[in-house]
Amino acid sequence: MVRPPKTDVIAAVATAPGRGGIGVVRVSGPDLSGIIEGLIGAPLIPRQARFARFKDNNGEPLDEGIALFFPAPHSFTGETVFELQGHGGPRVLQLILERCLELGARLAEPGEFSRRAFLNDKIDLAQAESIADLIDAQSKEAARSAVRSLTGEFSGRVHELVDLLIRLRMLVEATLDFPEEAIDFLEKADLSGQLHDIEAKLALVGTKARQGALLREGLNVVLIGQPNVGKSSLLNRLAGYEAAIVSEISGTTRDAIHEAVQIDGVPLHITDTAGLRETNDPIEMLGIERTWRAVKQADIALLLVDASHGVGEQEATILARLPDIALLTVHNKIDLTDEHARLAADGKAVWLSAKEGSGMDILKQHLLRLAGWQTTGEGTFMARSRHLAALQSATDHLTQAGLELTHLELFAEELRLAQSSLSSITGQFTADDLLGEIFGRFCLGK
Ligand SMILES: Nc1nc2c(ncn2[C@@H]2O[C@H](COP(=O)(O)OP(=O)(O)OP(=O)(O)O)[C@@H](O)[C@H]2O)c(=O)[nH]1
Ligand SMILES: [Mg+2]
Repeated sequence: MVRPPKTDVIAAVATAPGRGGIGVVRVSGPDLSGIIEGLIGAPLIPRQARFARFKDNNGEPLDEGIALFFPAPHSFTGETVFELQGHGGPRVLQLILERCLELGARLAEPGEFSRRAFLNDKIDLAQAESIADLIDAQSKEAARSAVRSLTGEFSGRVHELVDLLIRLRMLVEATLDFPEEAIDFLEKADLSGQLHDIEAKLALVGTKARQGALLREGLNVVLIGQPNVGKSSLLNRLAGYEAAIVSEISGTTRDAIHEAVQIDGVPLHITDTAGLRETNDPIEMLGIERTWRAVKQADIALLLVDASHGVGEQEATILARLPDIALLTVHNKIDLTDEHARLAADGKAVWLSAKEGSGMDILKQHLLRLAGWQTTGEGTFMARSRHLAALQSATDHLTQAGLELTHLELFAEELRLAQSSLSSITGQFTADDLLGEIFGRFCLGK
């Protein structure tokens, strides 16, 4: 797709709103000489920091600080970029920005600098997305995997797969023109061996991407069970503070309570809910309705039971209503029994004490395993659901290709479809509306 280059000049405050030691106003466009002249009053030397006064239209200083100038194409956006590092107050930065607008720039849209970097081939789409993910990263692990994607590790693996597919397609498509030689060719080329090789490499990229997506999206965990089994106590134990009211009165929790927790850098979105039981109390009934709504949005449900009683009739009623989601039974209050903290051999139940804390590590590590977290995060790529869908689609097309080894046209077509799925990750053929959606979620000035 050929996209016409934008020719206007954009400007934005690039630093976060609020007070700070330094604030940065960034300007990008094809020709910034008028803006530089208007603000600084003299030309700048490329890539050299210069201390200067930033002037208004009467030549009066608005602020003073460092001015930087990056002539195209050697800049973040690939256009000419001008950066003003002034003092980090919202009002003074607004004045500098307004001066840029007065001199012909327009206000940048969210993500517009990154979008231009993408359109000018400075970064591909997966890299651009990882910039936003790095800025949004909430854990060390998430930040590291975003940087790995930003520096092109994820894109590099995708390009490698695309290259292998192109090579295989060329081989196959060349023989399509000479059908009499096809049999001989098939034997020599070991099509299925080559295909399997690509499938294995793709599977590895998929695993690392799923880990990255987990770091980004996290896991939705809902705590359910009869009243008084210790759901709120478990929430508090996981959160590390008294997030929910705990009492010996059944039906204490009425509303769903949400808490964000991290285990080894993986975000867990935990919801404590109203205990499930038959009731005539209208408020409690509303709370129970909310419990079921929370269950629908969860990836995994922890069904809490009192360890002294185990899973009984009440739990059977709950289980019968449970939608098809991952389930872990938590036998709580083992301090009141002879049980010790442990995980069932089949991995479907844990025994712990929310009150005393025993068994919490077993629960946490098992939750990570259930979420698909395999490593300490080493080598993961920050990936989004868009990327996972593309990797899955490529995998499906390769599986289909494997079934068409004797129909070379169909085989070649499946390879082509797999390739185009992979290319969508790096944005080689991406519709403008998707770009709008991706970059529109960036923060201003990035
Ligand atoms: N001995 C012991 N008591 C516990 C444990 N966990 C919770 N409790 C007690 O059990 C009672 C109920 O705990 P909650 O956490 O409020 O139970 P809940 O499941 O949230 O109850 P509802 O909000 O009413 O549905 C409180 O008195 C807690 O102190 C535990 O591991 N051991
Ligand atoms: Mg509760």
